[in-house]
Amino acid sequence: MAKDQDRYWNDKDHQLDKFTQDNKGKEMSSNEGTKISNDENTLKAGLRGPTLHEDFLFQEKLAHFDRERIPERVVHARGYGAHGEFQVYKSLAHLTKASFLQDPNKITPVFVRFSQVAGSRGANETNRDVRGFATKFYTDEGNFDLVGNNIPVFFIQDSIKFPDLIHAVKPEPHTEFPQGQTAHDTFWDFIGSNTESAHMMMWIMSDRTIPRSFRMMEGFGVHTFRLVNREGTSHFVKFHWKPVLGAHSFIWDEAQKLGGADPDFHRRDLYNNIEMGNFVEYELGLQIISEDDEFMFDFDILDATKLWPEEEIPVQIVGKMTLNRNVNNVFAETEQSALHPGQIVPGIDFSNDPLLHGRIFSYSDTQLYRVGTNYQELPINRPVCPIHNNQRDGQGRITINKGQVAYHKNYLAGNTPKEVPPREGGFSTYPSTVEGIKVRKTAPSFEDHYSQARLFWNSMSPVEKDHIIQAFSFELGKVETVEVRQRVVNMLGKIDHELAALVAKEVGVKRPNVSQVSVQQSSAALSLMNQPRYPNTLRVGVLIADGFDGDETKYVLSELEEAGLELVFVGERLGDVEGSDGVKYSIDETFLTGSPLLYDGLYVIGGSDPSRYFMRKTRNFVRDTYNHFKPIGATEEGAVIIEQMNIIGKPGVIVEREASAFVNEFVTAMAEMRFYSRVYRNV
Ligand code: HDE
Repeated sequence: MAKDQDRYWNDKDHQLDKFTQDNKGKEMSSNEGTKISNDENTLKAGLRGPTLHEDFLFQEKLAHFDRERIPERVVHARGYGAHGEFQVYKSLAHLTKASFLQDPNKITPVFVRFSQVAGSRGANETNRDVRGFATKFYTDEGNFDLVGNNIPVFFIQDSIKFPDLIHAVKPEPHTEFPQGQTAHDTFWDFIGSNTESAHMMMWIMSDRTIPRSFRMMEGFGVHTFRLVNREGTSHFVKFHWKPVLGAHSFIWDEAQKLGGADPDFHRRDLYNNIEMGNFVEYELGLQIISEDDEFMFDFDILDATKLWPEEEIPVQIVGKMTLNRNVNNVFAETEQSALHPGQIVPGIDFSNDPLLHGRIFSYSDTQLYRVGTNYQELPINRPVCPIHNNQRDGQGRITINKGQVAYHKNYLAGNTPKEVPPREGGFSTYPSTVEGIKVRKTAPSFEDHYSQARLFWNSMSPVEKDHIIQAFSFELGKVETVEVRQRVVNMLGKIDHELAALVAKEVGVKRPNVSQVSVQQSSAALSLMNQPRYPNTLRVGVLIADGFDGDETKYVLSELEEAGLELVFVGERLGDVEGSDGVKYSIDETFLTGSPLLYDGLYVIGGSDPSRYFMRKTRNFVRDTYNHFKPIGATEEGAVIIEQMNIIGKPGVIVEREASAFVNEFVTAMAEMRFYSRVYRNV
């Protein structure tokens, strides 16, 4: 934590610091503390060996190395984490007694792990996939884990189907491909055979599953939870995270190619922005339904394949989370972090959602296997409040519990640790009424699989609809079994005839003859087109060569930075480029190490006498940026280079001779992000 000694330290920072160590400048020793004089040679009998069995230092080093890996998470294996803080805007005492939601002045440390579901730990990060958004709040009443996704609904309604879903999405067992992708037979066979997935399927085929950044995606708790206040009144709640920068996505062509250009794109983006001081902010939103209104809706609020339309049940913004510190060690912190949706604090409780109930078992179970019996004692998982109970021992036990007594009830320790009554902060389950006969059945109220899938479709803009059609055509196009393709297209027919007909044509199956659900409504909240847009933290590739106009460039670039844009200097080779009047900039990326995929827009400055290579590469960069609908700016020499490309005057191509007008127009274009009107007529 040396680099941020000056920053305000919260309780978790202080706790983690006790376990954090820096080897720099220190003497080398074994794990047992023996100082090491030679770490380059094994102990041998004679210069040419053999190695001696007594080399205890070698044995310790290799044996530890042999055990460095722990099992990767069975899902969400690839992920990246960061630390931060949460504060509520004003007291939520009317809804919940949870202490971290009472006082706007209370700072609650958090750790967030973002992830992708299907890929293994080494998968590329821009694959089409649902992203995990898992938050551990280290509250003063214990940890509360909000383990959500960037999609508000899920594939299945009952947790007993989860292993089947995951077996279907993972690489096929007889070949072990494809890696981290849904575009294969078993996944779509599962979808076509389990039609409750219809709604989720629409979300995953939308641009939501190819987010531009972890910093630019929404988070959803998905399940219905309860908030319970001090008077014992319960409300149903859905949790939302709204990114302050808005939710934005790649387009498919970019996402696919980025897998090659930078397979670590998302973690690099998060890490670099936090290091640059662009702290990452999300607002916490709540949708609330009172107990009395449980049955007021045309969907069952316990069904995780349904969302609560924001127009009917508005999202109340109640607080803000800021991610402001990268981890010091990815294994110790992110990999060993153990998130568990069954981990709640007083004032929060579960609903009867059958998917949630399965998770309450699965996560602690998986941590016991993956991390170990005492996983909660590891620094990253430890609560910041005191822990006292009679649980003892097990592999890797860290705490040394003193004393004779490890049981309840007792006389010898005055019957301590003592139970805490609910009014003094002890957890008590909300006393909801439960009755019924034992059954293995799905409730009839869970049977509508298509209405909200159509609500989603109705809510999409023409561009988003086109992307969804293309996504289905790509994914099903990769499915080898015709019948599997046909079954999915038949499902689409129940959502929308036109969608089904277009996809059927693309993937060579029959147009389905089924009736579509009759939902007419749409929800503006579901379209990414309605998200807030800002230039802040967007990356501009600045294409520059020797002999540029120094004064003008200095002015424009400082204004662009002022507007919050990140400038990346791209040139022919690393080193400095020099302007006509001696102004110098250092090149960050060359045409070889950089790629137009890595920038949200291009600013072509050029130079007084650019090489043919510079001009050719610049045109290539501009072409890709244009095809990805991203803004392009050019001044003076830059404009000359792109002149023959027939794009000047097209939407989002800003060629302006006057510097301050250029800055204004280019910053506005960057904030707009995409100019689909280059190709689509009705946007
Ligand atoms: Fe998970 N899920 N899940 N899941 N999930 C895991 O726990 C599981 C579900 C989610 O960054 C595993 O620690 C079951 C919904 C995230 O560490 C495992 C069911 C949602 C993460 C598991 C679900 C999620 C996981 C694997 C159906 C969105 C990563 C490793 C009942 C609300 C957390 C682990 C992190 C991870 C089980 C469904 C989100 C096996 C049984 C719905 C973000 O326990």
